[in-house]
Parts: sequence; structure tokens; C-alpha cells
Amino acid sequence: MENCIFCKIINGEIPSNKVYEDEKVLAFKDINPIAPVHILVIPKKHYESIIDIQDNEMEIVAHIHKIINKIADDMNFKEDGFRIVNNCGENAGQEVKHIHYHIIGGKTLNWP
Ligand code: IU
Repeated sequence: MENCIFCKIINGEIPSNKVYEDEKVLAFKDINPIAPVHILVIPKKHYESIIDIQDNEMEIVAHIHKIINKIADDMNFKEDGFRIVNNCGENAGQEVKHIHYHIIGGKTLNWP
């Protein structure tokens, strides 16, 4: 989508520190990490948020979670734990309007 920064990262117009890529998703390091490990997982197809993903397209969400599981394994997070965050819309403080799942870990995390 034009003017979407994450679409530009997917297209290679803007560089990123890639962690994983396949035909449906891209995972890359967050440019402003809030923990020792902070990775974003995004679908290559542009959706603003989960609200825009139709019932018959939910397979992509399962795929994203499968890749999150793989990355958690690669990072040795499965014993210590980690956090998955998906900010959806204004009240959640979603800044980038291309759905993304944060993988945050490598330290004890406070909540909220
Ligand atoms: P949020 O869930 O929309 O609040 O998070 C957006 C994240 O995208 C945030 O952690 C930014 O640091 C991150 N990010 C990035 O990694 N690369 C970019 O070019 C931009 C934002 I703009």
C-alpha cells in the first residue's frame, strides 16, 4: 500500500534487519527496541489491523503465530517466556497502520 512504511520495508524500499521471511510474512528487528529482543512480525498483505482481516482470511493469523513460535524457539524463549503484543487502533496506541505483532523478550517484563 502506498505510503505505508511497513509495505516499503516488505518491498525493500526501506532497509530492515530481517529475522525471517517467507511468501506470506516478514519478521524484522524493531528499530526502537524496548527489550534485549524486540522483533516485529507482519503479513506481506496490507491490513491496517486485526479488524480488517475477514473471517475467511484468518489463516494468516495462524501462520503469524506459527512463525512467532519458531522465532521464540530460535531465541530460546520457550523456558523463560516472552510477550506477544498486537496494538489495535487508537486507544492501544497503534502507531503504524499495518498490522504487526511484537515479540518482546530477553528480560523480565513489567505489566501493563
Ligand atoms: P505500535 O504497536 O504501532 O505502537 O508499534 C510500532 C513499532 O514499529 C514501534 O515499536 C516502532 O519502534 C516500530 N517501527 C520500526 O521498527 N520501524 C519503523 O520504520 C517504524 C516503526 I516508523
